[in-house]
Amino acid sequence: MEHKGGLTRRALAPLMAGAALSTATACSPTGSPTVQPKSRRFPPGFTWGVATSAFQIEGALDADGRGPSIWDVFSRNPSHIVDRSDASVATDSYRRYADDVELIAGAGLGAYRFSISWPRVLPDGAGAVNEMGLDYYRRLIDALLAKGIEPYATLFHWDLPQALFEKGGWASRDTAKWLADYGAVVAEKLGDRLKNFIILNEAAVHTIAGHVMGIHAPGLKDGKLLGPVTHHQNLGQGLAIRALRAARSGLRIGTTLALMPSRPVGGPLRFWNLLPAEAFDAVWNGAYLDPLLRGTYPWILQSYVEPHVKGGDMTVTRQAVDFLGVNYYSPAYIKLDRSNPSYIGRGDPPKGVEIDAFGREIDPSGLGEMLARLRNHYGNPKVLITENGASDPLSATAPAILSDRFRIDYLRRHLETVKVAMEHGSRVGGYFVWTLVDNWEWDQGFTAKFGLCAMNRASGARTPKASYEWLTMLAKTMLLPTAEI
Ligand code: GCO
Repeated sequence: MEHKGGLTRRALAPLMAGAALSTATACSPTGSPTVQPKSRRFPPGFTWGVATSAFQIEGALDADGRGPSIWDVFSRNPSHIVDRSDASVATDSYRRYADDVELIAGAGLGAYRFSISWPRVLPDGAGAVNEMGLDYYRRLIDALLAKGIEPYATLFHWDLPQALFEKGGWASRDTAKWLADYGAVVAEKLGDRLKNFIILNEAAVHTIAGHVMGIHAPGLKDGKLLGPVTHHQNLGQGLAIRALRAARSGLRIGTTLALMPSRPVGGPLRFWNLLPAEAFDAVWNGAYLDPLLRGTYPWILQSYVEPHVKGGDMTVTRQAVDFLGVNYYSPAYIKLDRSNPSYIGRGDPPKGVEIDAFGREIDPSGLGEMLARLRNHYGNPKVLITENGASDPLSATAPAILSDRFRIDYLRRHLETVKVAMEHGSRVGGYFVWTLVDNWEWDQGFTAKFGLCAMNRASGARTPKASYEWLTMLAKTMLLPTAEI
């Protein structure tokens, strides 16, 4: 499938969490060593948390006046989801949120990142506010606060109200304004108790997987959407930050990016892979970092976004944020693909490296690289690692691995890298594991299991894994265990 002037599924699919290889394996028991921090002690006030998103956990899609989202519609077609599952129950957290809060409190974590379902709050995307939907978040937030857990809410984690998609979705400039209006409603209604906001989650994934490759909702495969969807999300984010600040003072506002170092495949043809790797970096990282932190777009992206950028827009996209959320899982390997109009092709990771459940290289140094880039080229913003984690090998039938040494090693090695970056001056204030309970992983359905806790899908009962106990100890002692522990 080729897309004029854009990116193709073939070029990008295996880079995405959503394009898993079935030959997945968990990483080796201890993993290759990372650069070691001088001290394994995290500073007082460092925040430990877990991250989730509404559509992946809530279930109860028809409860209390919620409207449909693009993910309801997309996942209704079973051919879109590898195990033909849907998210109508998920982890049943709409009903079982108190169980989740117990687990978070039980681990002694100081923070919980969840997302607010836009169509629960505004069933038509704009206009009439659904108080019953808001009440769910009031209950959740109150339960968290009662246990001393700080809520961090993502406003948009990919579940656009279907009504807004039908009016053009992110291809339309209007959606930027609707995001801001929705943000103002949430700030006004919940801002008395909710102080930490993450505007967007991984806009790059929503753009590429949802609008260019069609493997995520809304399932569009159109390279021409790259420019408008990228720009309208950046614009909406800027407008939303302004709207939240106008609605209330004292909010801490950030946004979350999926940062992935883009590495040209090596070997004798490396030279030819340099420009495609730079292009991928622009589309994936720079497309969201630059408008927010510099008020510009990377040069490679100019011709895509230019027709959609109006006078004054780049002043709106550039906002001072209280923190930048960084999600990190793996680096990307890129090579020249001349059969693809974008010339961006997916390359294989070097031979012999450790591979995660999605066929991606496990390499904490990629996180170190992105943190160094933020430090050296983007004014060293305050950072929260808003997602990092590892799945069991993908399987529709295998039970969750409770003795999950591989996950502990993955988390430990990435945290060693975070600590080293902090020792070099990075202002990292917290770390959120993806995720609390095994949940519904988009197009991968229930085949991926990222949880610190397993879930019995028949009873809904949650069972902590070894990694849950490990994180509990870390949050309590602030001391990162060595490989042996
Ligand atoms: C993401 C998503 C999560 C995924 C997680 C594991 O931000 O990509 O926030 O929803 O489930 O990354 O793939």
